Amino acid sequence: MVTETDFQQAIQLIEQANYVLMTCHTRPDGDAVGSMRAMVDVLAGLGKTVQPLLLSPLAPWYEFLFETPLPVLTDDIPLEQFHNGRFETCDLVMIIDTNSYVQLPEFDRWLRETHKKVLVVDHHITGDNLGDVELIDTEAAAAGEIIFDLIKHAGWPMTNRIAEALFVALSTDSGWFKFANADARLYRNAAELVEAGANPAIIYQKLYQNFSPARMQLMVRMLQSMELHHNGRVAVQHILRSDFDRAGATGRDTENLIDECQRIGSVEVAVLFVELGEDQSRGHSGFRCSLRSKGHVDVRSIAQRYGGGGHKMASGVNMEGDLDQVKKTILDAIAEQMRDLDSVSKS
Ligand SMILES: [Mn+2]
Repeated sequence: MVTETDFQQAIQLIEQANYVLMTCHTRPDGDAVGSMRAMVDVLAGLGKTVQPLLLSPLAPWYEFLFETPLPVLTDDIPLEQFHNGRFETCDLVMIIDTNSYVQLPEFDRWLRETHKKVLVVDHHITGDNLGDVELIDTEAAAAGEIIFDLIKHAGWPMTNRIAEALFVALSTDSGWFKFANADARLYRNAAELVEAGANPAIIYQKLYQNFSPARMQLMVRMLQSMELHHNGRVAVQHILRSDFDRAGATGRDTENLIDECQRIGSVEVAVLFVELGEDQSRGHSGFRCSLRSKGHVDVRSIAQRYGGGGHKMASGVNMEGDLDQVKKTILDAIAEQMRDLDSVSKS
């Protein structure tokens, strides 16, 4: 829940600021960048200077949100410059859709040292309290819903483009309004955004009918790797570096691919292991493990056990080790939780 006081403090921080540096979690998703797009317009409309900064590249199907590509830390802004005063004159830092250092590679180091005011907008349960003011609403289906509430509280003007950006945030974080987080509030907010100018049919095409051939090839390779475990209740898939090479795809192309195997009726938990490159910012190789649940199994608790986080139905964690090792670790953890849940439901 975001209190009235929280909103007032956030509005005050924004109104007092002249130059806002804005970022979101690494591997930015539709909620993160839709929310950023909306806030960039809001702040520009208030006459603020605003610098959005990504911590890893944007997936191509979100590029339509921005007329000019957003700069990416290290790709476009060298770390050297970043750590040596490139954004020295900013007077407010806005962090969207995360409140965790681990989701802010390289930015975290700067954040720990800076004395600038920080405003966090997030809907995740786990967090490191990064903000001086935090708008945290764990009931919100998307960070975009909190941004929408903030805009309404402040009475800042709504435009077609802000409505479209927020619709992207709400629709993507709910799997186009079909995940368990798709509640009445989400549908109500979506309806308001349509009234304010968002066009769902056009947005759907841009987001979901916009695969590159390489991404489709990557999906085919991933589906070929699928194994079913625990009587078909768990689907496990992987994507290796060689799959990216053969498909001509990049890391961004993996977004949402994990959802495909949830079409199988028996599947309760989907697991996707994506092999990390040697060039990962943290320097180690291993696997990014993404987990999805249809609701019975709490995949956040599994990810958390190994240092990751997320939601009950969608979480992720980076793991070291070879594929067989990480697969066994995760499958054992899922089996353990399923055993506990099954014994509770029987008794
Ligand atoms: Mn989100």
